[in-house]
Amino acid sequence: MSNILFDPLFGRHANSTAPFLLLEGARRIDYCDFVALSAQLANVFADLGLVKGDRVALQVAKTPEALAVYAACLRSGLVLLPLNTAYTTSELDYFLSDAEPRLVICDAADADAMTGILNGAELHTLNADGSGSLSAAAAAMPTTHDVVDCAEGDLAAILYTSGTTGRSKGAMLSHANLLSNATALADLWQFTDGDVLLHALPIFHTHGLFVAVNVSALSGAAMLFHPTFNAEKLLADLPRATTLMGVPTFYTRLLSEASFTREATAHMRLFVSGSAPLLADTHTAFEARTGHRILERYGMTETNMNASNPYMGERRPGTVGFPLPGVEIRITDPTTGAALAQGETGMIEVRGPNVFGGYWRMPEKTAEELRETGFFITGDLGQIDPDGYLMIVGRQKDLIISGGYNIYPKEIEVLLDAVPGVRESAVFGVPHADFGEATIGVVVPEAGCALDPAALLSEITPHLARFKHPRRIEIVADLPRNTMGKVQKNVLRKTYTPAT
Ligand code: MLC
Ligand code: AMP
Repeated sequence: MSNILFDPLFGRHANSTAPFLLLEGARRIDYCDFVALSAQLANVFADLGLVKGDRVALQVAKTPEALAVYAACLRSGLVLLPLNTAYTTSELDYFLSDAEPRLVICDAADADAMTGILNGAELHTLNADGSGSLSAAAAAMPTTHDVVDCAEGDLAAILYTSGTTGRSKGAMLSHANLLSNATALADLWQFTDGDVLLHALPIFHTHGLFVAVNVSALSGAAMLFHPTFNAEKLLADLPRATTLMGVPTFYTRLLSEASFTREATAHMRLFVSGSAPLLADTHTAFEARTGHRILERYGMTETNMNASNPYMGERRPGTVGFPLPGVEIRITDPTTGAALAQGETGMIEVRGPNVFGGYWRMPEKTAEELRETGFFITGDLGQIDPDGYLMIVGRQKDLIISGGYNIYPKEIEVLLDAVPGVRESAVFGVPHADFGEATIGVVVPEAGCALDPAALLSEITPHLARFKHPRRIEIVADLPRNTMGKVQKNVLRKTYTPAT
């Protein structure tokens, strides 16, 4: 037995002095040092009594130490629960009570608030400068640790994705899900140990954690590890990079920088975009400015990456390319589930070793979205063109994607509806130049009630991460409905376009 994910990602680099993380200034962390740190952290976890299958919740700034917690969990057979740093205490309370982690790791500044919702879990701190009780405990530990055996189906992580009913669902990802996807992508995108990836994505989501980190580690590549996306800093580091992965907002922001030119990108080998639709205009403008064609790919938390434009061959704007090797994509009738002919528009369904095992402790939700045949019903609507390129043409799920972050309207509507004087509400996305979509809410008051948009916002925002806050709330007399009585969000989107 062995650890099928840790060994190829990190274990095999245990004696390598090749650079893994390139940090601000001249600081660098070599593979061997990173693997040693992961062993020290794993020893801390073992000392706390954590055993294979236990969950470790992590809500901290992006640091090498935070990434080493991921590696430490993999080598210990622990299940990582990475959490967006923007989440509020009420959002965290739900995740912690649902996932029941044995250990919670947070910034020291958040420790008091976290203590109130620990539910019996241990607490360690890890700060943005790498300090904290966890690093102190790790420093006292040996740099060797017996890697725990992990097989294909063992859980590596639980990532929460918001649900259409307003309750978040924990997507269970196995070692084999992550390994198969990293292997397919590293091969397809021709990653090698000569690559240097500019890493400016957060590490609490699939894109920044699994796609970027796993592909790099599997290939022995280095990462220029930026704590956040900052266009100026990214441009300053560009000469040292060979590849970049980003959400579309990265690319529109880079295009607004005059110094982002053909010369500045001449040495780059690959720009990848995903997590939200890349406008064909952005694709075209990027090529006109730099001479590079962005490679757009398609994925989701539950399935990792599903499809990608080719590395060699035509990268077609407005499409997400072909299914990854080993992945099947079919288009079905959203009502009956019957497979549709090529060229017809319908539900995108995905099957393959990349597809998750189900939602944590939610068998009914799992059964609704994951067919017995293994096909996952994505909620995205698409079409396959005559050459086999997949186009995402819309979403059946009620979802807003803002700057690559998912916002489920229901979660906000539930909060608005609970405010006294509110009869009903509808939350939807409208086009936004920077974030792709921006969130707007319309609210219908109870008869005789006067509502104030600012007061409504201050009522709901303490419960919501900043990126979920509606940009605007409008008070309306009625919501547009179809003959079935369903709120017509497409009508609302037209009425309130463009965003202000
Ligand atoms: C920040 N803000 C956002 C926001 N990001 N609001 C809406 N949507 C977002 N995505 C808020 C800030 O809190 C701030 O609030 C204000 O907007 C302006 O912030 P900013 O400084 O301009 O934003 P910035 O910090 O630069 O962040 C923008 C960003 C970031 C695009 C760099 O959102 C980001 O890193 N996004 C990547 C998300 C991601 O990794 N997605 C992958 C999911 S995995 P205030 O208080 O100042 O008004 C997945 C699967 C797949 O989807 O296929 O990959
Ligand atoms: P998440 O739940 O955060 O994993 O978001 C996954 C969703 O992001 C998908 O279901 C799609 O709706 C969307 N998405 C990801 N990549 C793309 C892309 N290249 N184009 C359009 N939408 C995308």
